[in-house]
Amino acid sequence: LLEQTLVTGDSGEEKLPFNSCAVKDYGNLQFEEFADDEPVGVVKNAKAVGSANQRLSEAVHAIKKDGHTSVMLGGDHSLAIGSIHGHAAAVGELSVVWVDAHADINTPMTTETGNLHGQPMSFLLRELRSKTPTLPNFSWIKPCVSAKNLVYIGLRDVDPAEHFILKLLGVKAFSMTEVDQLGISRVMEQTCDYLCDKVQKPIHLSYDVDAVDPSVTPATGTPVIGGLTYREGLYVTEYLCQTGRLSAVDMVEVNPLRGQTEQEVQSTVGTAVDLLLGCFGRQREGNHAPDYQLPLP
Ligand code: 5AB
Ligand code: MN
Ligand code: MN
Ligand code: MN
Repeated sequence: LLEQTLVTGDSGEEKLPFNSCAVKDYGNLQFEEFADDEPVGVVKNAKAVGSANQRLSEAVHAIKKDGHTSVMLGGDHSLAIGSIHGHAAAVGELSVVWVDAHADINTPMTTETGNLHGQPMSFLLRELRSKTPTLPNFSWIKPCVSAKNLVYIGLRDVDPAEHFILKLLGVKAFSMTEVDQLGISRVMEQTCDYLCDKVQKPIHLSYDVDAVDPSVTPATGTPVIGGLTYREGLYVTEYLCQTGRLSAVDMVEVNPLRGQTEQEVQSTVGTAVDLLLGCFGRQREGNHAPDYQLPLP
């Protein structure tokens, strides 16, 4: 999965189909392979994941320094480590909106699966520094996100240790229960009220496509029933776009190999594209260029 990673900033070469939003492709990252990547306790692929994220962090750092909005296409969600790290290195304090069925906040000590894509937030949170051992190729990571600047949306499959951590740190989380209770519009309003207190920080959106219901996005590694509808998932991106502070986006866990049919792959990939377009200003009501002129008869 890591090999599919592509880093893109929004200036230059291609055009998104709907308006004058330019896309600059920074290319696929080449990741090193490790023959001696033995498990550390239960944790798998530490060297490969640590090294890949170090490269990704440098790439996102460069994209932000070039003045673009960063788009990282995964790949699995362990890539949020490098993406958020590089973003924070370039701009300083960030708000993180994590849209996911899962909290991805296991530490190497609490993980039951050993999968690093279930742990990225534990390496990024300042408050968990003393709770996470340094894995091989992870020593470059400086925790750079404060728990008060993190909001989850879409949670519905959280491990007991993760639930404990969320409560311990007082992390703001809108599980699917809150989405049902409040509706997605109040969830987004409250998300932004919470994050946009005094200082207006840049927003990092880390979007796991499994946040959306598997009837819409089935081609993903860990689908969980009862997710966001297509419309709720899209509303999240439209709302964050109109804050004007969206500074980097991850679109992860899109895995065509997990689709059972061509239709499942198309639905998942098509939804991921629509979510990205929502992040960059495509409106369902339609768009037109500011200098649009009606043709005269
Ligand atoms: B994903 C689980 N909590 O730690 C774990 O898709 C699932 O990036 C993690 O959100 C899911 O392995 C990772 C059981
Ligand atoms: Mn995830
Ligand atoms: Mn997930
Ligand atoms: Mn998954």
